[in-house]
Amino acid sequence: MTRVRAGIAGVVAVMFAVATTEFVLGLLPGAGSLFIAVGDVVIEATPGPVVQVAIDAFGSANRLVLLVSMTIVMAAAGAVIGVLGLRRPVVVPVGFAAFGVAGALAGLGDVAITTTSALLAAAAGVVAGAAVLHRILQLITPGTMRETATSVPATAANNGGQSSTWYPSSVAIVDRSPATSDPAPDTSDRSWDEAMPTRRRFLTWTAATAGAAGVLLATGRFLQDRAAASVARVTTALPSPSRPLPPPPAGASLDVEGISPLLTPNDDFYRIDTAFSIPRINADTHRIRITGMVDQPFEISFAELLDLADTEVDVTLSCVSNQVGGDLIGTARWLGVPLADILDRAGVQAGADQIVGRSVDGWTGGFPVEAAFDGRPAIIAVGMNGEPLPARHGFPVRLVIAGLYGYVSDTKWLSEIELTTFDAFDAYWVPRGWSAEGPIKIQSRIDVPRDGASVDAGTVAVAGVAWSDERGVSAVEVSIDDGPWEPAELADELASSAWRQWLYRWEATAGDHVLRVRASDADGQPQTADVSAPAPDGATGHHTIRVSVT
Ligand SMILES: Nc1nc2c(c(=O)[nH]1)N[C@H]1C(S)=C(S)[C@@H](COP(=O)(O)O)O[C@H]1N2
Ligand SMILES: [Mo]
Repeated sequence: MTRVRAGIAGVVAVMFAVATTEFVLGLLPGAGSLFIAVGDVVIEATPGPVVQVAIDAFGSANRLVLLVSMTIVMAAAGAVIGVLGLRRPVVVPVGFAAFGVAGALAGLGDVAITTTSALLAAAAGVVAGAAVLHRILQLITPGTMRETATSVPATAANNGGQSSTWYPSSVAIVDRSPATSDPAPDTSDRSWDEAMPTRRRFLTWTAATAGAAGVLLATGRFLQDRAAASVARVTTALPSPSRPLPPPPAGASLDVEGISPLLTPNDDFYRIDTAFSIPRINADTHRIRITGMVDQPFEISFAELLDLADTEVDVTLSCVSNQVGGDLIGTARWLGVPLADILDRAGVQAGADQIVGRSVDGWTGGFPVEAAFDGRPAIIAVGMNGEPLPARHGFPVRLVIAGLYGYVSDTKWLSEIELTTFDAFDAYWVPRGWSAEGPIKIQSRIDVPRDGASVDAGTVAVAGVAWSDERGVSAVEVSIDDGPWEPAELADELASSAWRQWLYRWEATAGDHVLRVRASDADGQPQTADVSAPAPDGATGHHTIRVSVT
């Protein structure tokens, strides 16, 4: 029984140690995570074919699977430390120190973590984990309490001789030192927990430690994410564009309760990426390289890009994984530098047909060179709806290319633009089964009423948004109960690269009804009724909802 408890205590103590590192890094400026730093080292050290097997098996969850596996390995090591520590207490500090060294080394190799932060966090984790495990082992070891009492001369000196040899008294005496985290002061010679039966002591301490670990972890992560977001706001003042757009025309927004707003607020904007934690980038030193098939490769700093950012565009971003009727789509007014200006400076060589945007975390998206030059909005963006890019949406710099799904074009946390060919390079999602080219397919969505809603008979506003590639939407139609397609009213177009609101006034009669919507593209071609899944190049089919009218 004691060994099982010791093993569990070891697991809990390891979690507590890791949570302590997260918390300490949350308090320090510009910090990341030692745990994730270790994960990154593991990924780098893993042979490519093994990584590929993991990606094939787990897809985009492969990073999560790695971190879960690491957790299991660390928990197992913690259990071993706990059990061994019963007989040989020295195993506890030595074991945690080994964890600490691994964490510190990984942290030193992580650009987001300063040397001081890595060392402080690792040290705090070692002390916290070892102290708590030491304390629990002591409390659950038969005879220890009497041993401890031996060190307090007046109380139970005559019990000393009966103590078991499980845990040396010398260690038990160390327990009285102020280094331990006793949650309550002694009210007598025997502390409150020493007076409890072993089982209760064990449960109380492990539960308290696990709870504390949860609180430290959550607080640490919260502080880190807040720090990442505030860095963006504090350090960046957006220039005013010399080519500003007029405010969105009034006629582009319909007055319908529940319809998607024309511009999606940053806080409501969908987020899709493979980053397990949001990259924290120092905007003061960040540079973007223009490389590959160009005459003059060069680097440009974020500050220079800010100076050049004179162009505003209204662009709808859509994820290729968006289901018909799904919400992985949003529209923003982006501020940035035309990609063509930067590419012209570098001089794109004949033969290059792919532009690859690479992120600081190694992620890549690739799209045709023509997309930068055919006149569609295609910018290196620094602003989103009048603010610096939020950290989750790519601070300090991302690409925004109209008419293409996000996975091929809209690289966040941009660090490099490489000119290459589709033959020579596959971007991140291509070997994972997604199409190399990703033009946005025409789609439309019913925002109101909601699927499954009940509405009153009479005139009902059926309304939503429709979008297409960069050339826009020419019509939207609605069909009730498989009846004929009836034209919906279209709001004014904000930009052909942005979605368009639509409204259909439906004379609803009592009963259950099926409502469908379809849009037509710039050439007047209506959306296909064929249903296809998002993979490999975007979902098709008509968004269809059921409504009951009373
Ligand atoms: N660095 C990086 N950029 C990325 C991704 C990513 O995983 N990493 N995902 C892309 C995908 S799949 C989409 S749909 C868009 C989403 O952008 P958002 O999160 O700002 O809405 O970002 C793109 N840019
Ligand atoms: Mo996506």
